[in-house]
Amino acid sequence: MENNENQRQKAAASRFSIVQGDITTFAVDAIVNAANTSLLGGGGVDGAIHRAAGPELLEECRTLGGCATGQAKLTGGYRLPARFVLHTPGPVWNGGGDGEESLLKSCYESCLKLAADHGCKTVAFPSISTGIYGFPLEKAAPIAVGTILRFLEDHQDMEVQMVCFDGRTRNAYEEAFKDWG
Ligand code: AR6
Repeated sequence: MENNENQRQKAAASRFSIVQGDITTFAVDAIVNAANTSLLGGGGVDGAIHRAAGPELLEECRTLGGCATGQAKLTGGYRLPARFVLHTPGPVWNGGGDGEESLLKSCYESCLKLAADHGCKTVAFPSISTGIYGFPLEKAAPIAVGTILRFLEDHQDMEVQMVCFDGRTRNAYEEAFKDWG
């Protein structure tokens, strides 16, 4: 039994990677957008995704009626190389006493479930909430890595990439991945 569990963990880890780059260039089934609850665009990775996808993305987003923090909604990818965009509003960091950690975990879980429901095999995430929303990177990275790996253990046909925009972010995720298991 223990061997089986180890094998599942190893197999999950082999389908997870941490890369540095611009998520708008990734040709995967779905990229994740660190959005806000209006789903009507903003700065950071949200702005970059809307610019690269073109105005049709905003048109579709207008029909969605927003999204609660920790949940996710799916749209097409339009001019992006990705087929779908999974929009998830992360929590704004407010010191940690407002459920920020469980809301962040819920962002990753909601996106992965939505991706699986739409038959996506490859998903790329940005570092949700650690930019404009101020979630400390060292706290966010282990939550993201642990949640993704646990999901991959039960979804052996899926692969996930963590797309880090800068070296500091990449280091934090690599540290969290090293500490896992
Ligand atoms: N590819 C990958 N990662 C990126 C890219 C990119 N092209 N651009 C930025 N990042 P942020 P948040 C990284 O601020 O903290 C928006 O206004 C960035 O370096 O984009 O969840 C929304 O509308 C950081 O590591 O998202 C919301 O109002 C990470 O993406 C608010 O910002 C997340 O930073 C959401 O804030």
